[in-house]
Amino acid sequence: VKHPLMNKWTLWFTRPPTAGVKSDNQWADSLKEVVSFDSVEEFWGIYNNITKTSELALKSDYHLFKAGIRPEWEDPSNKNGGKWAYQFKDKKTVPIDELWLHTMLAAIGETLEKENDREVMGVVVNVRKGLYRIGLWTRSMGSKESRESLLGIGRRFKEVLRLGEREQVEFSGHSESAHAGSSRAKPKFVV
Ligand code: M7G
Repeated sequence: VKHPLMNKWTLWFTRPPTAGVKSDNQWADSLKEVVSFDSVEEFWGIYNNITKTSELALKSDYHLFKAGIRPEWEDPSNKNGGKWAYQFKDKKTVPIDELWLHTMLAAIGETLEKENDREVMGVVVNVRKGLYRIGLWTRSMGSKESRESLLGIGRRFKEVLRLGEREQVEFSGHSESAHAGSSRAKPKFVV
């Protein structure tokens, strides 16, 4: 018996650049589509057979996006959007595998947003020097109409990541990230 998911999802992987090999388009050359699935059972089959985030090399990413949406700013579904993100700087102690699993389960189980919202495009984990970053990409970036939905998603995301009162998840629009470089973009709002 297969338990169908509400949506079909695609897992993507960013392979870190090989030392010494130069590429004109590092981003595009590193991003690989891995596999798509639309049932709970398929999800576990894949999850149990891929490398854990904690075992990935620096500069790797996993991206889990709704099927048909590329995990890029340029995708039509993302180009007017943004992301909630949190950086875990205590790499040695943070239970990143568990937090990423919970983030994926919240995404595919559709518990990040209200039933009629269509904001969540995908979730991402980045393995970087000195930090892990988990992000949640949304279709819009906080106009009057979408602001409340986005704030609700941010608060829910914060629960999934088990963050306390004193920690903040930050939202920024992709257009700002694309211009400023992701790490320097000023957050648009925080929860
Ligand atoms: P990052 O992986 O989001 O964060 O972006 P990091 O700075 O912590 O590594 C790293 C770089 O990857 C960016 O400066 C871009 O060169 C490239 N990059 C990342 N994203 C998400 C995109 C994207 O959606 N489209 C394009 N074209 N490049 C991207």
